[in-house]
Amino acid sequence: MRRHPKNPILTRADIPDVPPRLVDATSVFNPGAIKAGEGYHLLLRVQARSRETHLMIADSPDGVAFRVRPEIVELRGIERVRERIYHVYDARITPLDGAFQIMVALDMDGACRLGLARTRDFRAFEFLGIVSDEDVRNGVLFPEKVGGRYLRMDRPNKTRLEGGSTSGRAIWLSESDDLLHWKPVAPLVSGRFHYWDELLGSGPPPVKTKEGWLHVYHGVATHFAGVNIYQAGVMLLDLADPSRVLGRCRSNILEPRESYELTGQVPNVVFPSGIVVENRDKDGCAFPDSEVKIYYGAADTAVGLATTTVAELLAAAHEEGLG
Ligand code: BMA
Repeated sequence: MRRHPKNPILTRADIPDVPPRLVDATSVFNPGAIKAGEGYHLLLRVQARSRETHLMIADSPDGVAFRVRPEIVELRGIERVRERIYHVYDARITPLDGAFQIMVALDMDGACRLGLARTRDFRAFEFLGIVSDEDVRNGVLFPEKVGGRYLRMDRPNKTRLEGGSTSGRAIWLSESDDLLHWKPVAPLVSGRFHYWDELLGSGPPPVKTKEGWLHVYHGVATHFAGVNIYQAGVMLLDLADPSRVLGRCRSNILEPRESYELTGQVPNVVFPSGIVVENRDKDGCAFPDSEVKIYYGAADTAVGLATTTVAELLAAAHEEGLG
């Protein structure tokens, strides 16, 4: 992956004040990303000095220079949820059924759950519901039905990290008939102890290619006593049966190296959350020579952009196995 020379492409200095809820923002990271028509949009996780979390939109004509709108995204209908939602964050955007479907993590009492929202125009956002029961994070929808069912990947939180938060060692495939009620199908991949992806979770939504579903994920190395290193990797899933894993990278494809990735609120983090594939055929399959833009959170503080091609990601996913 090649880091963009303008990195980090967004920092707290780019976040306009929206008083009284947001003044002098602390950080901006883990964006969902989409190219719609001629423009690019990011759905940003912005943290205020109160440590409230806000979703905000950034727009760009070229996918590099983004302007953040001076407003906080309201998910219409979320106020009807009876239980308390503390934070809405880590949006993943999938175009599906003629709309942009947005999976978010919801910090609630005792657990993180998944929420689904939808927009058609990046102006009005509708909250559709809480779409997981247990403690789950990193939900990403496939961009089309497979075998007549909606599919998503998600990551049950079963491991308690030092410091109290929960994480997970396996990405699961789940299915649904209506996008609201989900049931697990099968575990897809597990963490590889002692190597770069001991813990793991989905990154941005999967990309359709002729060879299969390309999926960028994050892995966490935990073996340095309390220091967690978040990196990016890639796997390939069978097109017709995504529960079959066809390949998985041996080495990470992006790791914290630059100062804005090594230092910040949470040091040593690259967290891929948005992906844009520039060129696809009429069936939605990405061309091998297409550029791929990956937007990622850097040290839970800023937004980075790294580019590659579909062919390079496929080659990484076909690397020989590890462990
Ligand atoms: C993960 C998630 C991400 C965060 C990362 C690094 O478990 O909470 O939102 O960016 O940790 O702190």
